[in-house]
Amino acid sequence: MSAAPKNTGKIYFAAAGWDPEIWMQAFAKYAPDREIVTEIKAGEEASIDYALVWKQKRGSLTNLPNLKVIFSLGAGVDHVFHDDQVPNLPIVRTVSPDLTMRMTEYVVWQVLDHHRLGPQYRAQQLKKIWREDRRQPAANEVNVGIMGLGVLGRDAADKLKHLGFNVSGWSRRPQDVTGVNTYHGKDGLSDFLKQVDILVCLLPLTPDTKGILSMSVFGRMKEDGPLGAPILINAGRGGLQNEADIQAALERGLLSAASLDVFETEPLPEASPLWGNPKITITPHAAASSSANALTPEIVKMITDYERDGTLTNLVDREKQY
Ligand code: NDP
Ligand code: OXD
Repeated sequence: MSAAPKNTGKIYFAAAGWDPEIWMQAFAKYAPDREIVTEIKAGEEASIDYALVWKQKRGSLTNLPNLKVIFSLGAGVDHVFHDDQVPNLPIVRTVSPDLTMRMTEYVVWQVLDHHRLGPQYRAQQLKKIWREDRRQPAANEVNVGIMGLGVLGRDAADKLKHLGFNVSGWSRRPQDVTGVNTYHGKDGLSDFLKQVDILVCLLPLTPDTKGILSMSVFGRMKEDGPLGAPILINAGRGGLQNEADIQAALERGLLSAASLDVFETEPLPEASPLWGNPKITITPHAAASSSANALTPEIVKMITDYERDGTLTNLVDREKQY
């Protein structure tokens, strides 16, 4: 790997909709000698070495002649490619124990909520109904299927396995994960889907996965299981799901419930019918937020490693877009 020039390169923070202050404070704490800016003044374009981005404005990285690396402040990078003018430079995505733990907490929370009949008991409480006779299947009667066996999918699979669930996973290429039944590719999708009671989606949004959570998937799942019809949990990206199909699948009983953290349009518009659907649990893209305090020292280390000998980890494959 070729050594990068030694410097203490300047950083451009371009995260649309985020409060930059908390990141500025974290950089002041963990890299006090490094300059970080939220705006680039005319004439200072050449001083920028690195960009930290979340949904950067289209073309905002084009006129930075010395830009070397683009760091995505999220694990997903669809928001980087959304800008069709993003320069052809290395893109590094967030892989962090903090982010992974947050996502695993969300997945375990939602799986357990459905498994332990949380939505049903909350509905009972609203009507002051005391009903004890609902069937409570054991975890080992329930199959959780995870779409996406990457950093996040594997950790969630591991924790769910330890809780006693039967866990399976689906990925693009064959993957070996201890204690997890694995399937891969388009050819493996039907066999994966037909044994799943709770479907967890942790896929990246790419040209291949766009809209995958549609009737074509819901129609291939089992009709009934220990929890009734299958349950969908999507914390990947909103672009993976067809919301009209989710509504229709819930209506037709192909799905019994859904937990959605991500949406086709975010923020979810007030007019969306998803808000009022009692079978849907909504969280506002909050499954695993990027924490400035947790991520900043990791980003600083990556930049320091790169400046030392050109090492870059967690590189995105531009062709596959994840
Ligand atoms: P990784 O890149 O580590 O893993 C991606 C997984 O998806 C891999 O197993 C990969 O297969 C699989 N995959 C990709 N394309 C396909 C395909 N066409 N068919 C089948 N499987 C496919 O990603 P992470 O686990 O780190 O993150 C996953 C996603 O989670 C992010 O891209 C982001 O969108 C989302 N996310 C959401 C958050 C939230 O708050 N809601 C927070 C953080 C992330 P293979 O193993 O064969 O390469
Ligand atoms: C991410 C996210 O990709 O927060 O990290 O959505």
